[in-house]
Amino acid sequence: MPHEKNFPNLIKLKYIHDGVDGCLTVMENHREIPFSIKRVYYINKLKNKHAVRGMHAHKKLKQAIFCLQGSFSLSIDNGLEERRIKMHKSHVGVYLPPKVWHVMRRFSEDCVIMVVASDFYRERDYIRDYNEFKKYLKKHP
Ligand code: T46
Repeated sequence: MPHEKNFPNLIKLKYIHDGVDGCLTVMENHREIPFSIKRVYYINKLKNKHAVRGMHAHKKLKQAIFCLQGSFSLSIDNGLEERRIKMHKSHVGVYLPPKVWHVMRRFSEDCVIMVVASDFYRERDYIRDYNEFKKYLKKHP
């Protein structure tokens, strides 16, 4: 598939159970995370069950997304195929390469999402219109 390289992969993080004292989970640049992290952001207080987030693709930005608590549904679309992933394990994330349309929905109320990104926030890196996304893929396969 020509866009297979744009298909997100699961990232399984190493975690260390300290028995009753909790669990420690680790991610490192160019190890579990396939890029250098420049920015981290998180999303919480998802009180509206019908909230829909994302609905965009990035031109260059690489990201990895994790559900640290609760659950949500992640849809990923590389222009040829769409997949849905239930995000509910804090040690299992998804690598979001550039040029992947992604949508987050069906958040549990206690959901906490953390995203690590390869670059600073730049609105011009976003493609927020699906038809524009399809055109961009044709121009930049
Ligand atoms: C993504 C998904 C997974 C900033 O000012 N700085 C930032 O670093 C970010 C991420 C956002 N913002 C502003 C831009 C908007 O005014 O925060 C507002 C909400 O952002 P947005 O509507 O893009 O949020 P989501 O949840 O739809 O998307 C976010 C990321 O923006 C996006 O890169 O891939 O999470």
